[in-house]
Amino acid sequence: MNEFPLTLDDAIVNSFRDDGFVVTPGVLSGSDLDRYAAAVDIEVANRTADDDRELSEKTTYEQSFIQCMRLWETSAEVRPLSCHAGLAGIAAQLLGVASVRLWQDQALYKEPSGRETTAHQDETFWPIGEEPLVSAWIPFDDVRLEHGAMAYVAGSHKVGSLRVVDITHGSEPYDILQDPALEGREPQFVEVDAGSVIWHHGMTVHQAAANTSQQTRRAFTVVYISSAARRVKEWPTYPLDREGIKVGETMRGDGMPVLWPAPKQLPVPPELIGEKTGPQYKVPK
Ligand SMILES: O=C(O)CCC(=O)C(=O)O
Repeated sequence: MNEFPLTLDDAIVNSFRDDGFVVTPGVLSGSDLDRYAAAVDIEVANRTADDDRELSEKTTYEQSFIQCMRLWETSAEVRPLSCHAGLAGIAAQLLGVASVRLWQDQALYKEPSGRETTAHQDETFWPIGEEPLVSAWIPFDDVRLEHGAMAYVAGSHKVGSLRVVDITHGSEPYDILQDPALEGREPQFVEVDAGSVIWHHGMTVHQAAANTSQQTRRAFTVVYISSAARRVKEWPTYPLDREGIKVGETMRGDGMPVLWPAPKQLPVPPELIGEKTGPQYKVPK
């Protein structure tokens, strides 16, 4: 980590609170970033080794990105990024909470010609209500519009839960960007340099452009949730079901370690109890 101030300027925190997203420039140094990127590349290659499909043969959802989740559990080299105390400390400040835990990490590699990422709100996918949640979107390369830049509807985190978007279908009839609650506000595309991190609130409506370039857009995300967050619904959800967390209970467990305040040692991942199914590990039903 660079000499990035762990105590964020008020301007950054206020911008995040007003807009529901913010860029923190120069967070990760070039050498750290190169090391993390190489580790994530290896893990993505391992998890997709059996997949030789062309982009056009993939599902609509898979055409948005190659998604590999919970890499910290299978790669000791990725773990220091997913459990990075500096990043977790920033997450806690942005959310204004004393403590955050890991909700999930994932590689989102948008292949050349990869389609746009359909606009959505993250938190509506999970049975966690509107508990404080923030994502760090960490590009491994400079990301311009043509690579599949992210875009955010400023202030949309304040409108509350909109309808759940089925992002697996490009022809989803509900276009969240047309929801009257957003009053016609347009998403703002954010081009970003490697080393910077874009943070977005769990309720912010966001999307990503198609990748019209010849290079894979390599991004990694770490999603942090308040350590005091509770499960509010039944909906099957891997990290909660694996830990046996019931509705009304506070989240906990080895699969969702507290990352801020920083643990003395890197957390140890839980035993993998699922099968490897393509790029993911799935819990048996
Ligand atoms: O990287 C993308 O294309 C989408 C990322 C996203 O939706 C997220 O980080 O929540």
